[in-house]
Amino acid sequence: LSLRGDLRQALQAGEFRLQYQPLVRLDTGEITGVEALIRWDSPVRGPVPPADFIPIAEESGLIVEIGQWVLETSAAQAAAWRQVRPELTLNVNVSGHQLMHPRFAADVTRALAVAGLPSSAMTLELTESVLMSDPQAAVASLAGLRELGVRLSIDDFGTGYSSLAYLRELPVDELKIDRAFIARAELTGEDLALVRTIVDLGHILGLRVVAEGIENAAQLDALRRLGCCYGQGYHLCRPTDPADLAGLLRRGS
Ligand code: G
Ligand code: G
Ligand code: MN
Ligand code: NA
Repeated sequence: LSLRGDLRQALQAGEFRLQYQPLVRLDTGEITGVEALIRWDSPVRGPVPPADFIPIAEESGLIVEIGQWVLETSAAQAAAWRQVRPELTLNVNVSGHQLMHPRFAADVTRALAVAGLPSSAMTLELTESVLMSDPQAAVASLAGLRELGVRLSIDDFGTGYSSLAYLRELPVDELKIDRAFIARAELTGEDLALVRTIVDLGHILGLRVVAEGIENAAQLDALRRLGCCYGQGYHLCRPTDPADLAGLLRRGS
């Protein structure tokens, strides 16, 4: 069977699951939110990384149904965690095909309603390249989503060639610095200056800035010194199964 055929089957058979990676306040270490990350353990293929199957799901249009499953499952999980941690927020990755689908806003609304999750507790992550592929359509779609009260985030920032003029017009709340910028060893010299510039740019535009891919203490220290308020990465916490994250959330960080 093709990967495409397998994906449809996988959705029906319940082979997808979600892990969650914490978003952490860098000054206190507090977990303020989680990002849902899809996983597929295929009984025939073994674990298939999302980078391999999300593009196929996009081409076939199945991403709309997979995305709906992600929205509903993660919203329900976040609502349950908020019983213990009332301020916890949820980030969900959204692909371009999903964003442009006429049903998308209704899907988001339904997932929130069924889970009993307030819209302000959900952030939708869109990559810079998706937002840039059809800027006018993206802005219109984002504006509609924002009316629902959900927050919007630019994922993988710095890799998608947005112009500063366009960035200013985008109705978004958060900017996630692509991990390629953070990964450069200890963040010194030009690399550090570049990250400082992105952090400052985000703050000037009034955005919440999240550094992705923090892998060591030196990077964490550097980001703290730059005034970057939030981060994610293996050094803080790996993507984690929901059962294991529950304990961390109860403890507070
Ligand atoms: O978790 P991992 O690093 O393997 O993710 C690889 C890529 O897959 C990332 O770009 C991430 O944004 C994307 N991804 C993970 N989960 C989802 C999801 O639920 N929906 C979409 N559209 N992309 C996802
Ligand atoms: O594109 P997006 O930011 O959604 O991708 C998130 C992916 O990044 C997750 O699938 C996760 O597995 C991966 N990731 C999270 N933290 C780190 C990290 O510290 N280093 C690396 N290399 N990948 C990470
Ligand atoms: Mn993401
Ligand atoms: Na990213």
